[in-house]
Amino acid sequence: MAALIPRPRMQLAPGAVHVPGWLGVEQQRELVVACRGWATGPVPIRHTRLPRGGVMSVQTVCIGWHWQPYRYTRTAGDVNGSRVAPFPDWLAELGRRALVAAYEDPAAGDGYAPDTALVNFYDGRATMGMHQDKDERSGAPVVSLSIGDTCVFRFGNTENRNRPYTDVELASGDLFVFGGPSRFAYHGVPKVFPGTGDPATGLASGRLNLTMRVTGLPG
Ligand code: MD3
Ligand code: FE
Repeated sequence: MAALIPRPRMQLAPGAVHVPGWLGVEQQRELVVACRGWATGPVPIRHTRLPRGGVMSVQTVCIGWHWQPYRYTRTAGDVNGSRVAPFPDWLAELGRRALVAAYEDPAAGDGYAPDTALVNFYDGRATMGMHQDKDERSGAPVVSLSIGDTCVFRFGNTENRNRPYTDVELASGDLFVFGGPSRFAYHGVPKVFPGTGDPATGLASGRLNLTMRVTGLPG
């Protein structure tokens, strides 16, 4: 069913813009198909292992560059050693259109060339603790697309993982862009609400989040 309560475009902080319902159901279906393909290989989706022995509850697959704590490589040495799938032009174009929409500036996407994407899958129990994304050698914006179950997204400050922070719900089809001073803010996903997604996206359960980034790495 269509949303009964409109959710307007919102700037949470300078450079941090939430655009609810940016992706239509058909675009979400196409992204789900693409993500399913990447999840099967050449590097399969998996729970990222942390250097101190922990395992993330979220499952992740990367394209363009492989992220493992705390660096980017072309091959997935912590999974199966394969080179990750290439970052497709259509996804970079979607990223440029996302910047135009979020910043309401027809030139906002000019020159934006994301070269990696992390696809995160959350089952009903998965969460992501408060962290900064600082393994990229670029201050270019991060583009986030959500599909499936609604979650609580916690957007914090640039100093530490504690308050002040703002909680917002991210639903299927929502776009979030993090640029400028918000690029290095702490953020996390404390909760997913199982059963809130629309199966018409092709995702029967769980939550998908795709983030595009610029690594700033050569080659
Ligand atoms: C703010 N993913 O993959 S997306 C991540 O929903 C990550 O899976 C979350 O945090 C998820 O690193 C949050 C929103 C997001 C992504 C990257 C950011 C917010 C950000 C980078 C800088 C600031
Ligand atoms: Fe992050």
